[in-house]
Amino acid sequence: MKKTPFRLPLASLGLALFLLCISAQSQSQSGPAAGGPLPQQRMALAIAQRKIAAKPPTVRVKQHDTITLDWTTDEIVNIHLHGYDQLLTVKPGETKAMRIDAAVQGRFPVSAHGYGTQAEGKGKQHKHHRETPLMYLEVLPR
Ligand SMILES: [Cu+2]
Repeated sequence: MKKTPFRLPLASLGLALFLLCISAQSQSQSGPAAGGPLPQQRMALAIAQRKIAAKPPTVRVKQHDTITLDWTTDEIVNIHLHGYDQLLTVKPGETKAMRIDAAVQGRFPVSAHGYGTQAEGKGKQHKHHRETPLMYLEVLPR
């Protein structure tokens, strides 16, 4: 059997990084005591074959929460959060973050505009409301 001297050090390095991430995360969440930080949320969303799921999911947050949606896709696309009017172009192989400060209550569709080459002409042919939304963002009263 061959010796694999690097396996153990690599594994422990991975563990160390993992623990570092955990502690960094819990630190950023504890925040200042006075008033306390507003809740932060993060969610990964993957578009495959032009949808997230067969039934568009609803992501619920409380008003004044901040939520970050981390988008990945198998096809270049413009993602549009209606109401908040945030637009993001995502390409395959990358993760793009959409940070939402949920100031306004309501139910907002997130739709995809212009898959493929159409996505390059950002916002130009912004046709709405015919396609099924990828998901909904619901901002509820606190
Ligand atoms: Cu739109």
